[in-house]
Amino acid sequence: MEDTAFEIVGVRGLPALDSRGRPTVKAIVETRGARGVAIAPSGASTGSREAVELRDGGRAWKGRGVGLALSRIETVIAPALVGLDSRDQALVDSTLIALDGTSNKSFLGGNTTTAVSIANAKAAAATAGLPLYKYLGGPAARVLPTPLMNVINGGAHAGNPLDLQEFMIIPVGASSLLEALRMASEVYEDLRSIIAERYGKQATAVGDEGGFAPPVSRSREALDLLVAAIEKAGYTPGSDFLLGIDAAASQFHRDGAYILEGEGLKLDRSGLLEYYEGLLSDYPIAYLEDPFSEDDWEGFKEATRSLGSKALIVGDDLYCTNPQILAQAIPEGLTNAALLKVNQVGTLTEALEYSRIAGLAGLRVIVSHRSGDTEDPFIADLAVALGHGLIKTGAPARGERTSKYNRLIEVEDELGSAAKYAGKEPFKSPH
Ligand code: 2PG
Ligand code: MG
Repeated sequence: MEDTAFEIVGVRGLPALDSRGRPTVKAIVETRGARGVAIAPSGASTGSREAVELRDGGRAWKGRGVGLALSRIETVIAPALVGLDSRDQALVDSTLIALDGTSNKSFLGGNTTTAVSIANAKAAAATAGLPLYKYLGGPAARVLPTPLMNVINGGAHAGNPLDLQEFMIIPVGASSLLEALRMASEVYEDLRSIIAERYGKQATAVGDEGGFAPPVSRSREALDLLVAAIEKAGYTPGSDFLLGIDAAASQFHRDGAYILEGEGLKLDRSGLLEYYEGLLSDYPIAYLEDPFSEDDWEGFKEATRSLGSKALIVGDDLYCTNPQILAQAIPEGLTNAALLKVNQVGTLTEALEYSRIAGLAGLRVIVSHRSGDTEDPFIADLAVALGHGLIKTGAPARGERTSKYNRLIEVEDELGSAAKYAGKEPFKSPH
């Protein structure tokens, strides 16, 4: 392969639609030898320290247009990236960071930098003739991640009164990714029929991440539905399937109190901790994300101290995939796991640094989608490349979620006997 084949010869942008029907940025990076295309996803329950999206405002697209972002690609980004070697991801990304010049990517937009940064990695991989997971992860990239599958949606992702945002099933008892997806699909079918029986057929509509959004208001009702569906499908909760929750607690934290409106509860920090302790003693919950508000570091510490031996206590809005925030937080022992979403920080290089820092500190890393996502399967390859063995990408339904699962099926097939399904391993002895 000629080295000049990797030279960037063009960077373009196009508008695209995300899964909520809103506009987003698609970037196309061309080398002499190939091209890479990536689409930025978009969150609803965003952390306050995330890279911000650049949106046009005004009336068109209800203010969410990406015209400005696309013109920044054409006039600012393309001239600076053309001529660089696409394999030098760190240089491409530091160029984006320097061109942006702000602390939160507000000039270029985190949506713009995310799409360009990922498209560059894909272009380099395609030029090298390698699948993306191999290009990014080398020969070690052979672990298929255990999926955290959000099959009951609440909070900012659904119109029901559930305060906690995500209720997940985790198929740890499978011996391959494909088997895990089969088991999850069976449980999803039974969950649909149980919800239809208990609440009527109209209650089987789905939320943003493909999970059902039945009219339940208490977390225990949602967890009971999961246990019932797992059992109806012939599996054992606690061994075949573990359960997970993303509370997204910043969303129900007001004036120092945690307000679970659906349950009629107003809790202080210790009240909310007791609430979680109750759930974890009654259900096989092994994953608890953002149990406290992003500014309530004491809450996280207490959750990790009291529940960290039973479950992954995960920082999402807490860390915003930001390596600096994570590095500051690590000595405090806030969590034993960290969520990774490239668009929270805005470049692949920063997200890789975040993953490295987390790994050194012994934190599990979970590669995650956004609630507004697209057909771009990028995170499937990233999860295999990083090898932490965990991915969060919604229910086994809706195209923007299944694109990731379907890509993982391909990767598992391609790896053949080298493939290894993570299963229970990432849940063993968290600290
Ligand atoms: C989360 C995510 C994805 P959003 O809170 O973890 O599930 O939601 O993209 O809306 O921030
Ligand atoms: Mg979250």
